[in-house]
Amino acid sequence: MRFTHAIVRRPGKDLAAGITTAALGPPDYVKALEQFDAYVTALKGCNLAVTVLDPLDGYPDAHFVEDTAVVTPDIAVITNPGAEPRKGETPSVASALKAFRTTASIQPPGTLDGGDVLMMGTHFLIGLSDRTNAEGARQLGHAVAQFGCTWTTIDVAAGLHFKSSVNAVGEETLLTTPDFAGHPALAVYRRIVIAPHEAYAGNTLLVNSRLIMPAGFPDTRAKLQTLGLPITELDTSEFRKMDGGLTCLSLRF
Ligand code: CIR
Repeated sequence: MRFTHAIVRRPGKDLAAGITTAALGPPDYVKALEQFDAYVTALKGCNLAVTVLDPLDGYPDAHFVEDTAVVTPDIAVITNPGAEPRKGETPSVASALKAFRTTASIQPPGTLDGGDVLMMGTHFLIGLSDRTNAEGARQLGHAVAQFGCTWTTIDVAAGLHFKSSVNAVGEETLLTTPDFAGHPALAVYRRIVIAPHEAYAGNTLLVNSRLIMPAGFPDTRAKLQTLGLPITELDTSEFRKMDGGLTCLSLRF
């Protein structure tokens, strides 16, 4: 899918107060801003018009905008994020998206994080995780089915979100950690399997025929080079400290 826009949000000074399971120490605010700016530059370099939202007071994870919506060519579905402290992040993203799409929203008891949703053409792979429940997946599936799309759920037993581990690197090609490589729902796709010690590189982003990958994963880079697409490496160290990465930092559509 060709993207024309992205929505991002600048990290706030309180980013270290966000949720994390990583034992990598607190993120550095100034360094995070530099990494964020490089990320926005990379998206612009892929010919996207980028809307930059202001930090959201009281929501230290709000720059991980991907979790707040699922944007398809037909509709934007505003999520009900699975983590209680993140639920208030959605209204300002919904306002920004109204300029581009009709919107719908996931209703309780359904919960869903955008990080669990991978769109492969007209098929949606939806991870069931600590953040996304079966009812949230069903509501998203119902919303996209109105536009002729199909969907399947996949249990996320490893990693925070499904897309922490599996992402599109081509129309029919996935980059995946070994955990998900043999899953029947992925069997129809060509799969590039990451070495276990490079699992974080599973969070690689395909934007308009360019791959944006986290810096420092040479084995995965070598595998991706076989696809013949240009590759940009970005340092994501400060976002990794908060369980985040490249896909989480934007909504692309
Ligand atoms: C969280 O735990 O919600 C944030 N600290 C990280 C969210 C990362 N989002 C993503 O992978 N889509």
